[in-house]
This record gives sequence, structure tokens and C-alpha cells, in this order.
Amino acid sequence: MGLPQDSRRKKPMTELEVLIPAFNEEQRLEATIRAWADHLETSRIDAVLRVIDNGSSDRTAEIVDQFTRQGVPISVTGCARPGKGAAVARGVLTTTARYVGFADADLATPTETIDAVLAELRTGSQVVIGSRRCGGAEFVSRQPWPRRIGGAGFRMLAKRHAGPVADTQCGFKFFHADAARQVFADVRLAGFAFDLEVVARSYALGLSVVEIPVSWRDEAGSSFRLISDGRKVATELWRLHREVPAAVLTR
Ligand SMILES: Nc1nc2c(ncn2[C@@H]2O[C@H](COP(=O)(O)OP(=O)(O)O)[C@@H](O)[C@H]2O)c(=O)[nH]1
Ligand SMILES: [Mg+2]
Repeated sequence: MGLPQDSRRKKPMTELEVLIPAFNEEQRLEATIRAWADHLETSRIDAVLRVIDNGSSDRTAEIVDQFTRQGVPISVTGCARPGKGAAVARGVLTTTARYVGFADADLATPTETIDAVLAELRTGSQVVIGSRRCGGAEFVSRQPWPRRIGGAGFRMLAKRHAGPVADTQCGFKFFHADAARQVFADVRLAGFAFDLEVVARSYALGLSVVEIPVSWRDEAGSSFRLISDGRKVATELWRLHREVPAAVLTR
């Protein structure tokens, strides 16, 4: 006995999935989800939200459930492999939407930026990179100076992998899902430096990459610890230099 005709009909593909990697984000997540839900509704974007959580020990998952109960199209996916990069990869590789990408839980990049991102994706760009360092971008408020010095050092060491991209580390990147699957199938870095590998592999695959300006605001409560995470990022950079052959990184 078959199912009634209607329930067998294929659900149309959701246009966009916004992944929010989150680790112990109970302080910042609520306002972020609210802002996303409001903007997606106002702009009538056919989208779902998904928080990817590396086993937070705080109320991160509960906050998501609360929104689900209110009818916001949001879910939470766990990720056993630690790190922001691992969380984003998990989300990308399990998406069923046409376009997928990630935005940080701190709302450092305003949700309205998604409108420009979607315009790019709908006209054929495969990788859209939010950037604080291209024409039209601005820092509404800057990171503390030790972090800025670290960032400058990172950019210097990362140049070889970054192609023409001026800012590889802004937490606002979106992809055509087919392209994202190609890129993330090979991404090895699981920590904060994964963005750089994503950029490098996107160019290596010959995808159409576009950098778009964002208006970025440093938010309190960063999960990035300058010494411990800085050391991990340095190790990741070293791994990228050593393990990813230069030939892969140059077209
Ligand atoms: N799932 C997951 N998310 C993480 C992890 N580390 C950082 N994040 C998320 O990555 C995003 C960027 O981190 P943030 O603290 O804003 O760092 P910053 O903007 O670089 O200072 C936030 O949404 C964090 O919750 C992690 O280990 N796992
Ligand atoms: Mg941040």
C-alpha cells in the first residue's frame, strides 16, 4: 500500500541554510537568532538556521529549542570533533539547501549582509566571502590591539594560501552547496584557521570566488584566547604549509 500522493511529493529545496557554529554561546546566541529570524522573515528569504554545537556545557542547545518551539525554522546539530572548522564542515556536509554558509554567533557581521550574498549566489558566484578588508568594508568597532597584531601576523603568514582574498578570517562565508561539498570534502583544519584552507581550496578547485564588503563590529565575549588559540592557529598554519602541496594551492 503506497503513501498518499501528497506525502510522496518531493519537498522543494530550501534556498539557504545559515549555519551558526556555537560553543558555550548562551550569552550571545539569543539576540543573534532573533536578528536572523527577523531579517529572514522581513526579506522573505526561504531559509533555515542551524546551530552546530560542540557539546556546549551551557544553555546553548536549550536556547535553540526555545526558538524551535516558537516556530522559528531552526535546529541544532551536535559535532563530536572539536573546533569551529569541524563544526562548519559538519553543517556544510549535511545540508540539503541550495546555498549554505556560516555566520558567527556574535553577530559581528549584520544579518542584512545576507541580501548582498544571496544576490551574488543567485547570479552564479559559488563562494562568497564576507570581508573587512575590501572596498566598501568598514570596522564599526575594532578588535583589541593584541588581537589586531596577531591578525596582522596571521595575514602575513597566510598570504601564500589566500590568493587575492584580503580577509580570509571574517566569520561570514556562503557557498553554492555543491561547491561547498567539493571544498569541505578535503578541508583538514578543524580550528580557527580552517577559513584559510577553505579559501585556498576554493581557488584550487577553480570555483568562482567573490569577496564582498561587510560592516563589522567587534563584539565582547570572544571565544578566541590569544595565547592558547593563537598557538593552535600557528600549528594549523604550519600544517597547511606542510601538508597541502603548493601545487594544490596555485591554479
Ligand atoms: N561549534 C563550535 N563553535 C565554535 C568553537 N569555537 C568557536 N566557535 C564559534 O565560532 C564563532 C566565532 O568565535 P568568536 O568567539 O566570535 O571569535 P572571534 O570573532 O574570532 O573573536 C562563534 O560563533 C563561536 O561560538 C568550537 O570549538 N565549536
Ligand atoms: Mg566574533
